[in-house]
Amino acid sequence: MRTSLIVAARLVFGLAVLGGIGSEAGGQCSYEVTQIIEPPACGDSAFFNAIDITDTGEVGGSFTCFLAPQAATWDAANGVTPLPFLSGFSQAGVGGLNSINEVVGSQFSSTLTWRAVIWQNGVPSRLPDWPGTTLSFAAAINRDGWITGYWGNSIFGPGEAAIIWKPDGSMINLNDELPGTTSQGLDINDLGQVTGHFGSIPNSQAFLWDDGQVIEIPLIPDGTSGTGVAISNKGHIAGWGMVTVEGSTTSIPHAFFWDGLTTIDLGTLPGFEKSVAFDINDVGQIVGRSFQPSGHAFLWRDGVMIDLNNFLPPVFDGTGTTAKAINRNGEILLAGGNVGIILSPIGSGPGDLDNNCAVNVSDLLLLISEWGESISVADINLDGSVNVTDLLALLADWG
Ligand SMILES: [Ca+2]
Ligand SMILES: [Ca+2]
Repeated sequence: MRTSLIVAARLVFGLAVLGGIGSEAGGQCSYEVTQIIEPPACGDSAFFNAIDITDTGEVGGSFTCFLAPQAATWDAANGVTPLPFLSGFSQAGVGGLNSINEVVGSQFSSTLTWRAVIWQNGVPSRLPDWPGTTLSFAAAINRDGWITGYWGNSIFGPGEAAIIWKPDGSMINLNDELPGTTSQGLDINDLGQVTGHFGSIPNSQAFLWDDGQVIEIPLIPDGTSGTGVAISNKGHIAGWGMVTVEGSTTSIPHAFFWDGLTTIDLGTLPGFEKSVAFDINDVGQIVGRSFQPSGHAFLWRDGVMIDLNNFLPPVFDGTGTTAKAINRNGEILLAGGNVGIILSPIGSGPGDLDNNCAVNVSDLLLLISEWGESISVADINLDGSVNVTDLLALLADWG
């Protein structure tokens, strides 16, 4: 491995001289647009609420027929596939899904209210109740089947408590390890790290929970609260918090990025005052919505917030859009109007690790910085290690 690394380092040096490191940020993507529409049986009254997209492009969400939301998946081959209800349950929503056909969310029954559910290969089962549970929601699932979410003992709170459900049926009540009396778990990465918030919105603070250790994420400068909505495999967090408007007593939401050290205010798109973030990928690209109150989906990358409505066909002019999720390939899932929308970068191949639609020195440097890592965007062939095989795959994709 050491010899390989030396070879790789020499390659980087050579290419850096040729390419001029730092002289340009790389390409700019344009996007192919795919619309997700409801099953035909729903008619005109239906809409698809897109929630999450896996690294392999499967989508989870819910579609609504006659006011009763039902969980569903979508993939390019099969279109929308409804997920069944448990006996006695009549509404459902999706929190997230992973790449091995496991979907989590919650189902509603008139006797039990909302209860956390997992669908495995389309078959639903309830997640276990923490003692005293009267409602529960599953928000996210990682590649190993670890789930986070929250449970409560009153329909209108207080009493929501962040939790982990493990594949062996055991649970960790994260609320016992967090400050304050209430909390929600909202995302879990492939290392089992969880983000969410403790304290009730709007007086909440974002956290990172890592195997019993808790980091309280600093508020945005001039911020009054925070919630962590998504966590990458780098342990970086995207979320939003309330910030005070200068010269006023009001506060408004702004999206933030926590890079492990600093909480960065992402600001807004031009013409809007507010923003929230919904997802982050492993190269620190964040998606969300900037609004006032109608708004546009955004992608934040390299310190710049990009208006994703610029990439949509004219039929979406004037439509409020929200970017819900982004995967390792830079594919972005939007909710817009009554449909889900996938934006797929055109010309972003396997070697384009940073999803800018060019394979160049910045991708190579990223691969070298990830050398030997087991969970990484630079593990191009997905064999659990970043090594010479991945380097050769990147070079084969060069340009
Ligand atoms: Ca690239
Ligand atoms: Ca590999």
